[in-house]
Amino acid sequence: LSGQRVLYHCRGTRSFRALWALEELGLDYQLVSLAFPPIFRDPDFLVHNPTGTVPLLVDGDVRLSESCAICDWLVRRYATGEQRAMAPAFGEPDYPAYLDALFFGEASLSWPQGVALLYSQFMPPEKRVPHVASDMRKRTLRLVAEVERRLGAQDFLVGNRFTMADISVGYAFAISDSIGLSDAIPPSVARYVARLRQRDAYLRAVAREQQN
Ligand SMILES: N[C@@H](CCC(=O)N[C@@H](CS)C(=O)NCC(=O)O)C(=O)O
Repeated sequence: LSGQRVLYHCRGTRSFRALWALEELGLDYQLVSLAFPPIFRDPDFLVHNPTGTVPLLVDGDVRLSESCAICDWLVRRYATGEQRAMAPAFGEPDYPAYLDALFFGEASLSWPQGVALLYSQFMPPEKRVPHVASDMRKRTLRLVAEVERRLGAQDFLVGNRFTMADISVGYAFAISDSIGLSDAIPPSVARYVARLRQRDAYLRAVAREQQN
């Protein structure tokens, strides 16, 4: 069975969201770890995903390459019993907040951090642009304040229960750590991130990526 579900992954990247979601659902999968960035260091991967980006989930005939879409897909396709609460259904009162947070984690909260990382660390020194990195950090902090507002006194972002929106938003704080923002995260958000990182499935995902 696991041969039919393959996650192409790079350690320490957004594909961790997909890995974490697979573990939350207790699904079987084959993990293919690639050197980063695959486009230069694992070019055979381009046969599977011509953009060269991870994650790529090949799930039978289904092929998905957006980390947050993979999280939502896995719940809707495979969740049983209480696991279904991890993705509110269209028509449920929590659905709009869920959908918005699922997209927010990647489309708003992650990209400025990715740019900051690129222009402060990944680029060769002559291509680094400190003011871009600093602007992107400031932008990120406004978005983190929005996470604080949405959390309020809740343990999780949506409906006071764990959902895939928590994987979307929670993962983004791994990038915050890499760009030196950890100390600027408000206490309630820091507690939220710590709560997510204590989950069994999160810890299993960390262990699994370290094996490969
Ligand atoms: N929006 C996509 C972003 C995918 C993406 O850009 N992944 C990065 C890793 S964090 C990547 O593979 N970069 C390699 C490259 O751009 O060559 C997602 O959330 O999955």
